[in-house]
Amino acid sequence: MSKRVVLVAVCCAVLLVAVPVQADYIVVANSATAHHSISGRGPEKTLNGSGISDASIIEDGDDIPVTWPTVTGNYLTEWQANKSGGGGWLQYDLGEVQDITGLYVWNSRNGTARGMRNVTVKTSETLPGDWGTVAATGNWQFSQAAGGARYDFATTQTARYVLLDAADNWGDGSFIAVNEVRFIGIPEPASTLLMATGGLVMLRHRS
Ligand SMILES: [Ca+2]
Repeated sequence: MSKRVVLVAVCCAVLLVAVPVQADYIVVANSATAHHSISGRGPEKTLNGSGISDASIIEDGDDIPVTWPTVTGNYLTEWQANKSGGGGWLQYDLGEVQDITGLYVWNSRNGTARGMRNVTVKTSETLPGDWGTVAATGNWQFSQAAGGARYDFATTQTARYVLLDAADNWGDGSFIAVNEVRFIGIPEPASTLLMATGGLVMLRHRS
């Protein structure tokens, strides 16, 4: 009685699995600090959706809206501060290190002159003792009293802290202000191709 062994190789069976591509999303900072704040107009007013026409579509984790909401001119919905050296700064803590590609700013609409104007944006994974040692990730002139505008970094930043350092405002002699700020998050690189290789199937056949 002979014994035969039959090997059946099923090799390199490739399965292509479609994985939905995750879109960029809204990041709301956990907290904010500033060089100064007027009572009742603290930097948290740039995180809580105050003054935004529809804050429900710019909450943390939301998709980037097709049409961004607009902003009102109520000063109690803004961060406002005495100017410092002609400008001032806001610093955000995202709560954890994450990848961000830019920010969206609704500048002050309390009048037209209080908003941040020429702004240097810096990012860091840790809270540096001296922001002056951190390389700038963007320099922009923020839109004056606009409904809002997006500013994209040249490269994705891995950061927890973001500094908006304004050299000046749009002309107001006393105050500098911003209504609301959001950051643009980008997902971790997702696998769009899963490859499964078939194993070697051994069939033992007795005859
Ligand atoms: Ca606000």
